[in-house]
This record gives sequence, C-alpha cells and structure tokens, in this order.
Amino acid sequence: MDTVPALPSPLRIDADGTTTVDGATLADLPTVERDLTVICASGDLEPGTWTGVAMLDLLELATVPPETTHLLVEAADGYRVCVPIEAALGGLLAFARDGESFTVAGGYESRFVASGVKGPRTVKNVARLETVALSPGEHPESYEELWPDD
Ligand SMILES: Nc1nc2c(c(=O)[nH]1)N[C@H]1C(S)=C(S)[C@@H](COP(=O)(O)O)O[C@H]1N2
Ligand SMILES: [Mo]
Repeated sequence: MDTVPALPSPLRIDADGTTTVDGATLADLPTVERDLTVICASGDLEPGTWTGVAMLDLLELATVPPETTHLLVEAADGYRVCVPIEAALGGLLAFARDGESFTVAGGYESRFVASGVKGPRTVKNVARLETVALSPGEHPESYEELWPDD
C-alpha cells in the first residue's frame, strides 16, 4: 500500500524554531501500524489498526524543548487540540485505518490519533504542530478550537 499521501502543503512544526516537513521527508519516515481504540464523543469504542508515522519520529525532526507539557495539533481548517505531550508522543500521524486510506475512504489526508485521546481530538488534515509549556494553573482547553461536527 502506498501509505503516505501527497500532502496538499508541507507540515509545519513550531517547537524550538520552526521546521517544515515536506512530503518527501514524511515519506522517508518509517511507516508503522498500531492497534488503537478511539473513544467517540458518544462514548462508543472504535477499535482499529491505524497506519502512519509515529509522532515521536515526526517530532524528532524538530527540537522539542524539555519544558514542553502539551502539543497543539492544528488542522488546515483551524481546528486545534491541545493534548499532553506524553500522550501525543505515543500517537500516530495516521494515513489509513484498517488498510483503507483516508483519502479514499474519508476525503482527508491525515489524522492524529493516540491512545487516550478521544474522538473529537483526532484532528484530520494536520497542518501544524506546536509544542507548548503550560503552567499548572492553565487549562489546555483554552488553547483549543473544537467544533461540533453534528
Ligand atoms: N480538522 C478537523 N478534524 C476533526 C474535526 C473537525 O471539525 N475538523 N471534528 C472532530 C470530531 S468532533 C470528531 S467526533 C471526529 C469525527 O470523525 P469521523 O468523521 O471519522 O466520525 O473528527 C474530529 N476531527
Ligand atoms: Mo464530534
């Protein structure tokens, strides 16, 4: 399967400096498969085998400051989530689920998925990642742009 799709535009990582990840760089990263269950907004469990590149490998292309607590994952449409960095690092920038490419099955190129990250935070068409250091009193939700899809 040709897993890594041609992205409409390069992926941007804002960490310690800005890194631009083009399609060729993305395609050079190892492709992995992971079984992850996404918890839908409704509470339903959606198990699946996801194929993509490890967020850890992707973020290793940038310099992640040691004080990072959360990762902002932003879509081309402005949708944005803020998830704990440990959860994000264990996740995938996925391109397919159960062997079906999103471009074919869903009409989008990529999707951020991670264990413990619920359905509404599985951002589609990821365009930008940003590492942030939140102080203990700060609410991750205040960094988010979540839209109901129904
Ligand atoms: N870029 C982007 N990603 C998004 C959304 C969105 O509006 N924009 N909606 C989220 C919500 S609220 C849900 S429940 C799921 C829906 O995924 P599905 O279409 O596979 O059910 O995608 C999430 N990812
Ligand atoms: Mo949703």
